[in-house]
Amino acid sequence: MKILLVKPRNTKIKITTQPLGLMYLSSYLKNKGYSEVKIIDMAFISKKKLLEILLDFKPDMVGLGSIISESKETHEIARIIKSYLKECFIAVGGHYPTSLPYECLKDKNIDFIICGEGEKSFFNLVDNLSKNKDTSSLNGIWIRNKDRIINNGISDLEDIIDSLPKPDREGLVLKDYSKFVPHTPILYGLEYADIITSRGCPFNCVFCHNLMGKKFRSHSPERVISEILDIKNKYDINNVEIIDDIFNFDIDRAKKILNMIIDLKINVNLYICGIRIDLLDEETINLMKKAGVKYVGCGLESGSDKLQKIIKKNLNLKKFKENTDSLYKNKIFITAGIIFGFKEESIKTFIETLSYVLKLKIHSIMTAGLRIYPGTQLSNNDKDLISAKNDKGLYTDYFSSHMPLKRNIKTSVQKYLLNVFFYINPHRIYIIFRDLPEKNIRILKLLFVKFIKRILLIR
Ligand code: B12
Ligand code: SF4
Repeated sequence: MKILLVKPRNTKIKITTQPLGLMYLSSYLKNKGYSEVKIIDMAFISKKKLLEILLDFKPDMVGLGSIISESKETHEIARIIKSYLKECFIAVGGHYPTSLPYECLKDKNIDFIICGEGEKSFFNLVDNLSKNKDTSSLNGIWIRNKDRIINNGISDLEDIIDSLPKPDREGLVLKDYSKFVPHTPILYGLEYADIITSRGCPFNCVFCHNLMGKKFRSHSPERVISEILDIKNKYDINNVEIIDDIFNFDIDRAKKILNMIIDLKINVNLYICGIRIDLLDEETINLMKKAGVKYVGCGLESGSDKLQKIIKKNLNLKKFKENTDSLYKNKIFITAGIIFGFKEESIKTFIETLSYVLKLKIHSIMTAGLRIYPGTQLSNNDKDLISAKNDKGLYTDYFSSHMPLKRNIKTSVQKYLLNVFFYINPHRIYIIFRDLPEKNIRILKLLFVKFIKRILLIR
């Protein structure tokens, strides 16, 4: 069976990372004997080129992996494929079908959706299809039977994730991703590889969609080191972006990984995107510095203790401040994400956030207006905010992910004020330049443009 895995892209959003989900699926299938698997990332090619590839490769199955903001492109690609290759099966997996299964499977061009973690379920689907076996009751696989949708629940989670083969990095040219702005903007223009060292998050933030479940499941330190060594030795790449939800949830594991990097003298630059700052300690921060951590990205969301409780982030703000001070002392570049637009936000909570953030010794902030995603706790309470159907009423058009569904002047003013007070500060500008791991023209230009856009209110 020939399988083509396609990553649809929302062309309105310029940020792109390597499609790790598809890379995991590809290696899993290859490991099980399905050798004819190809990955295509729509970030690099046009729909016309995709069609050429389709007609040349003639897949029996196309698997699309998408998040909600890519739903429109997902349906468009499914339409193109079905109109040229009628016999080809189309399956969609990822956060989009997992949070909006009925919406997604309503589209008659899509034969299957896979809810939850994809490796095992997708393999079962492919295997059953290739052996002409029944596919109507496979765990995690939903299908349409005439006009009825058969709901087969969420895929069982893989307990020991070291049993999953390393993501297939052969199928893509990793270095080409340096053309795009990555998850970590200060990596822009540099060659880097993405890695995920753990899955799942035990916390309960009301705005977060957690496909990987509530249980923290991690790769062993040995497996993480082996992936980092592959990235360095096989692909000659020295920058590794870790995109876990919480890299440091198991602090002993995090320390062991950092210690191994130090002991084995692996010269690598680490950019950690998902970390809970309040769960760090002094010893780990010192190890981070020694192991080559250049950047941490974290969610702060709010500087108000009251809101922290309401949104169930429950960050310990005192610890957050102490640990960011310590990261700053170690010259590790820190970015914190802040969300405005929660219903409970008041002038008081806004002022608390403003004064808290201005006291932090951090380099950058990313302010966003709340968007309520289906499948999150917030969406269960606020039904009127979740229906963002397009004019055809078929699928959700979450094209501009930073904008709140209901345009909200209060949120925009709050974002603006925080950005102005935060960035118009000579010391901030000094530390940004001082602690930028790479000071190349592309990154400086990007930061400058972002700065001007924020100050001039252009998003
Ligand atoms: C990397 C990342 C990004 C990257 C790339 C996103 C993209 N285009 O896919 C960047 C930085 C660009 C990004 C931006 C955004 N992101 Co983001 N991002 C992530 C992050 C941190 C990791 C994704 C990842 O690689 N995971 C690791 C792999 C192994 O898992 P996976 O991709 O989920 O794949 C597994 C399954 O989903 C499934 N699967 C996936 N594809 C397929 C395909 C098939 C055929 C099958 C069978 C199975 C399958 O099997 C895979 C293996 O088990 C997740 C958080 C998370 N924990 O997943 C958020 C997350 C995906 N992002 C999210 C959001 C909201 C956004 C933004 C809208 C945020 C914003 N306000 O701007 C933007 C939108 C950007 C866009 N292009 O449209 C949400 C999505 C919610 C949703 N329901 O859609 C998440 C889940 C964060 C959260 N917890 O709420 N993001
Ligand atoms: S926002 Fe972060 S800490 Fe909160 S539930 Fe999601 S992954 Fe966990």
